[in-house]
Amino acid sequence: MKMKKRPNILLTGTPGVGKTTLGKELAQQTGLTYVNIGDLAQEGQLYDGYDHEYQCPVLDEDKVVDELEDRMTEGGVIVDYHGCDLFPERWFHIVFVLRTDNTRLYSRLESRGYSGKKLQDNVQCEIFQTIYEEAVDAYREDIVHQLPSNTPEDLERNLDQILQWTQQWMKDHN
Ligand code: DAT
Repeated sequence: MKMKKRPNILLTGTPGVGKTTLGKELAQQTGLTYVNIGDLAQEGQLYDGYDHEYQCPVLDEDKVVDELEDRMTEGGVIVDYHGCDLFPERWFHIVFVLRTDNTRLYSRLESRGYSGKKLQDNVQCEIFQTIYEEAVDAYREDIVHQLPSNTPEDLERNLDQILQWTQQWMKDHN
Protein backbone atom coordinates (compact mmCIF):
# COMPACT_ATOMS: atom_id res chain seq x y z
CA MET A 1 0.00 0.00 0.00
CA LYS A 2 1.27 3.45 -0.91
CA MET A 3 1.78 5.97 1.89
CA LYS A 4 -0.46 9.00 1.75
CA LYS A 5 1.35 12.07 0.48
CA ARG A 6 1.54 14.91 2.99
CA PRO A 7 2.76 18.50 2.54
CA ASN A 8 5.75 20.22 4.15
CA ILE A 9 4.98 23.60 5.70
CA LEU A 10 7.49 26.30 6.67
CA LEU A 11 6.57 28.67 9.50
CA THR A 12 8.99 31.57 9.59
CA GLY A 13 9.27 35.12 10.93
CA THR A 14 11.10 37.20 13.53
CA PRO A 15 11.61 35.56 16.95
CA GLY A 16 8.50 36.07 19.10
CA VAL A 17 5.89 36.28 16.32
CA GLY A 18 4.27 33.00 17.39
CA LYS A 19 5.75 30.27 15.17
CA THR A 20 6.09 27.72 17.97
CA THR A 21 2.61 28.35 19.33
CA LEU A 22 1.04 27.97 15.89
CA GLY A 23 3.29 25.09 14.80
CA LYS A 24 2.60 22.87 17.82
CA GLU A 25 -1.14 23.44 17.66
CA LEU A 26 -1.14 22.81 13.94
CA ALA A 27 0.76 19.55 14.41
CA GLN A 28 -1.87 18.38 16.90
CA GLN A 29 -4.72 19.21 14.58
CA THR A 30 -3.21 17.90 11.34
CA GLY A 31 -1.12 14.97 12.54
CA LEU A 32 1.90 16.45 10.73
CA THR A 33 5.23 16.43 12.58
CA TYR A 34 6.46 19.67 14.19
CA VAL A 35 10.21 20.36 13.93
CA ASN A 36 11.77 23.32 15.74
CA ILE A 37 15.14 23.99 14.10
CA GLY A 38 16.57 25.58 17.25
CA ASP A 39 15.76 22.47 19.28
CA LEU A 40 16.98 20.13 16.53
CA ALA A 41 20.33 21.94 16.43
CA GLN A 42 20.59 21.89 20.20
CA GLU A 43 19.85 18.16 20.43
CA GLY A 44 22.28 17.20 17.67
CA GLN A 45 24.81 19.95 18.45
CA LEU A 46 24.53 21.04 14.80
CA TYR A 47 26.66 24.10 15.41
CA ASP A 48 29.60 25.75 13.74
CA GLY A 49 31.19 28.21 16.14
CA TYR A 50 29.85 30.80 18.56
CA ASP A 51 28.47 34.31 18.00
CA HIS A 52 29.92 36.49 20.75
CA GLU A 53 27.88 39.55 19.86
CA TYR A 54 24.54 37.74 20.32
CA GLN A 55 25.91 35.18 22.77
CA CYS A 56 24.54 32.16 20.96
CA PRO A 57 25.94 29.24 18.98
CA VAL A 58 26.02 29.54 15.17
CA LEU A 59 23.91 27.04 13.25
CA ASP A 60 25.75 24.64 10.94
CA GLU A 61 23.31 24.98 8.06
CA ASP A 62 24.67 22.05 6.03
CA LYS A 63 24.37 19.71 8.99
CA VAL A 64 20.81 20.87 9.65
CA VAL A 65 19.83 20.26 6.02
CA ASP A 66 21.48 16.81 6.01
CA GLU A 67 19.78 15.90 9.26
CA LEU A 68 16.32 16.73 7.87
CA GLU A 69 16.65 15.61 4.25
CA ASP A 70 15.07 12.14 4.58
CA ARG A 71 12.13 13.35 6.65
CA MET A 72 11.45 16.21 4.24
CA THR A 73 11.51 13.88 1.26
CA GLU A 74 8.95 11.69 2.99
CA GLY A 75 6.73 14.74 3.66
CA GLY A 76 4.36 15.80 6.42
CA VAL A 77 6.72 18.12 8.31
CA ILE A 78 6.04 21.55 9.83
CA VAL A 79 9.35 23.42 10.13
CA ASP A 80 9.71 26.36 12.55
CA TYR A 81 12.67 28.71 12.15
CA HIS A 82 13.41 32.46 12.22
CA GLY A 83 15.17 32.22 8.88
CA CYS A 84 14.29 30.54 5.63
CA ASP A 85 17.04 30.81 3.00
CA LEU A 86 19.12 27.95 4.41
CA PHE A 87 16.60 25.29 3.30
CA PRO A 88 16.35 23.82 -0.21
CA GLU A 89 13.48 25.47 -2.09
CA ARG A 90 12.11 22.07 -3.16
CA TRP A 91 11.36 21.07 0.44
CA PHE A 92 8.31 23.25 1.00
CA HIS A 93 4.85 23.28 -0.53
CA ILE A 94 3.87 26.46 1.30
CA VAL A 95 5.62 29.13 3.38
CA PHE A 96 3.95 31.27 6.06
CA VAL A 97 5.65 34.41 7.35
CA LEU A 98 4.06 35.42 10.66
CA ARG A 99 3.87 39.15 11.36
CA THR A 100 3.41 41.01 14.65
CA ASP A 101 2.96 44.72 15.44
CA ASN A 102 6.14 46.30 16.83
CA THR A 103 4.80 47.23 20.26
CA ARG A 104 3.37 43.75 20.87
CA LEU A 105 6.53 42.07 19.65
CA TYR A 106 8.60 44.33 21.89
CA SER A 107 6.70 43.25 25.01
CA ARG A 108 6.73 39.57 24.02
CA LEU A 109 10.51 39.63 23.60
CA GLU A 110 10.99 41.66 26.77
CA SER A 111 9.05 39.09 28.78
CA ARG A 112 11.21 36.42 27.16
CA GLY A 113 14.15 38.16 28.80
CA TYR A 114 15.57 39.92 25.74
CA SER A 115 17.09 43.36 26.35
CA GLY A 116 19.46 45.90 24.84
CA LYS A 117 20.82 45.26 21.36
CA LYS A 118 19.25 41.82 21.04
CA LEU A 119 15.79 43.27 21.74
CA GLN A 120 16.32 46.27 19.44
CA ASP A 121 17.70 44.20 16.58
CA ASN A 122 14.84 41.72 16.67
CA VAL A 123 12.19 44.45 16.69
CA GLN A 124 14.01 46.16 13.80
CA CYS A 125 14.08 42.87 11.93
CA GLU A 126 10.27 42.90 12.09
CA ILE A 127 9.98 46.60 11.17
CA PHE A 128 12.17 46.11 8.10
CA GLN A 129 10.24 42.91 7.18
CA THR A 130 13.60 41.20 6.81
CA ILE A 131 12.25 37.64 6.97
CA TYR A 132 9.42 38.33 4.54
CA GLU A 133 11.92 39.63 2.00
CA GLU A 134 14.18 36.65 2.62
CA ALA A 135 11.18 34.38 1.97
CA VAL A 136 10.12 35.96 -1.31
CA ASP A 137 13.73 35.84 -2.50
CA ALA A 138 14.11 32.17 -1.58
CA TYR A 139 10.71 30.75 -2.64
CA ARG A 140 8.21 31.19 -5.45
CA GLU A 141 6.23 34.26 -4.52
CA ASP A 142 2.89 32.49 -4.95
CA ILE A 143 3.64 30.00 -2.16
CA VAL A 144 4.69 32.70 0.35
CA HIS A 145 1.91 34.07 2.58
CA GLN A 146 2.01 36.61 5.39
CA LEU A 147 -0.17 35.95 8.44
CA PRO A 148 -1.00 38.55 11.10
CA SER A 149 -0.08 37.09 14.50
CA ASN A 150 -1.14 39.68 17.07
CA THR A 151 -4.07 38.21 19.00
CA PRO A 152 -5.56 34.87 20.01
CA GLU A 153 -8.20 35.48 17.31
CA ASP A 154 -5.40 35.70 14.73
CA LEU A 155 -4.03 32.40 15.99
CA GLU A 156 -7.42 30.72 15.57
CA ARG A 157 -7.89 32.15 12.10
CA ASN A 158 -4.40 31.07 11.03
CA LEU A 159 -4.98 27.56 12.37
CA ASP A 160 -8.27 27.27 10.47
CA GLN A 161 -6.76 28.54 7.23
CA ILE A 162 -3.74 26.24 7.31
CA LEU A 163 -5.88 23.29 8.34
CA GLN A 164 -8.16 23.88 5.35
CA TRP A 165 -5.19 24.32 3.03
CA THR A 166 -3.65 21.05 4.29
CA GLN A 167 -6.86 19.08 3.80
CA GLN A 168 -7.25 20.44 0.27
CA TRP A 169 -3.60 19.62 -0.54
CA MET A 170 -4.09 16.03 0.66
CA LYS A 171 -7.22 15.67 -1.50
CA ASP A 172 -5.41 17.02 -4.55
CA HIS A 173 -2.33 14.82 -4.13
CA ASN A 174 -3.77 11.46 -3.10
P1 DAT B 1 8.24 32.20 18.16
O1 DAT B 1 8.19 30.69 18.11
O2 DAT B 1 7.95 32.82 16.83
O3 DAT B 1 9.49 32.75 18.78
P2 DAT B 1 6.23 31.90 20.26
O4 DAT B 1 5.27 30.93 19.67
O5 DAT B 1 7.20 31.38 21.27
O6 DAT B 1 7.02 32.68 19.09
O7 DAT B 1 5.35 33.08 20.87
C1 DAT B 1 5.94 34.17 21.57
C2 DAT B 1 4.97 34.65 22.64
O8 DAT B 1 3.84 35.25 22.05
C3 DAT B 1 4.43 33.54 23.53
O9 DAT B 1 4.34 34.07 24.84
C4 DAT B 1 3.05 33.26 23.02
C5 DAT B 1 2.63 34.58 22.44
N1 DAT B 1 1.80 34.46 21.21
C6 DAT B 1 2.04 33.69 20.14
N2 DAT B 1 1.09 33.84 19.21
C7 DAT B 1 0.22 34.75 19.70
C8 DAT B 1 -0.99 35.34 19.20
N3 DAT B 1 -1.49 35.03 17.99
N4 DAT B 1 -1.62 36.23 19.99
C9 DAT B 1 -1.13 36.54 21.22
N5 DAT B 1 0.00 36.03 21.74
C10 DAT B 1 0.67 35.14 20.99
